[in-house]
Amino acid sequence: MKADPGSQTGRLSVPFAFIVMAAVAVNCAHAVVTEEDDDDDGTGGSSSSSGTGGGSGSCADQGLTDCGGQCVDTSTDSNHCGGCGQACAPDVACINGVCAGDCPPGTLECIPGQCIDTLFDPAHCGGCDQACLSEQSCISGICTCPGTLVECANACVDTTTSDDHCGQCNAPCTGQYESCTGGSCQLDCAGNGLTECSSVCVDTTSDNSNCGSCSHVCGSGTTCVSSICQSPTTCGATGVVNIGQTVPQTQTGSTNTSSNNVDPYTCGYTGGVEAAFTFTAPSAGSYTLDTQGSSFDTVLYVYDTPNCTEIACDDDTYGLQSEVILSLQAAQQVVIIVDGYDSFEYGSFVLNIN
Ligand SMILES: [Ca+2]
Ligand SMILES: [Ca+2]
Repeated sequence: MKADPGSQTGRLSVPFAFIVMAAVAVNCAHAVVTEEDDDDDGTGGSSSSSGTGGGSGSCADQGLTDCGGQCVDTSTDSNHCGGCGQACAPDVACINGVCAGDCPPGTLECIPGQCIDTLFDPAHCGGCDQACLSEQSCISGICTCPGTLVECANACVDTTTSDDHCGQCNAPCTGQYESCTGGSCQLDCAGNGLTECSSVCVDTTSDNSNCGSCSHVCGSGTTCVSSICQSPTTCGATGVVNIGQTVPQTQTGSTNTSSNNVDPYTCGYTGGVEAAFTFTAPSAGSYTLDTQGSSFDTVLYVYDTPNCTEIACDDDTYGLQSEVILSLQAAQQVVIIVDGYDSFEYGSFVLNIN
């Protein structure tokens, strides 16, 4: 089709040329547009042009310095210490814009500008900020307690005598009357005012099985008092029953077959038959004795020992029954008499001790 109308080229050439030109124009337009897009992208992404202009402003705004397009803090940046490009030596810190001084071998700059010998500095022992206890020294980089003391629970202790760290840290002596001696927990009877008898701490002044010395047993009816086995003082009464130290306790019985050996001095009458007891106060304090529940008209009185002084006497606090209140010392022994008001009063009795 194109070769044939060769003579008609002139007529045909105009629209063809227009098409070509138009096509070129379109191509050119495309090319221009493409270049403009590239320019726009390049302008936006270029670090050299816009970075320089905008970076300076933003670094300064942040209080930083523009070093080669980077915002840096020249007071701490070891590559730009005090100014752009002023690099410190490897592993040397930049402090306040100055490269830290090189410390001699064997020392560390634990404090800016101070070279610390961590083998001997108790505040930096074996390394920066590894502080020793106040009583410790730093020896060869190790926090060391004085002498033979050992560090236990953040303290220097003597494990040969420490009851909490006996022999080693955190090994407390837990047994009764135990103390740490020579690094082992041992009975310490003497340290507690006692005597060791068969691996037990006892009070030989009052222990009936070890009275005065180990294994010295008090015989039946006797009591260890002041390290001596003593027969209870009866103050003239007979058939006296030793009721020990138990509080509270209640004694019951009958005086139907009893005899009359003692009578009260300060209350009641005379001639009644009685029951008698020895009692030892377990500790200092107030003790209340009464005969509530007895079947006859009682009189209740108490002798101190060993002098047999009547220290209390009562006839009728509770109807015909009696009550006395005693203030006794620890280990004080007394004789308690439950008597009849007169020779006509006897029978079953109750003695309460509180
Ligand atoms: Ca009597
Ligand atoms: Ca009475």
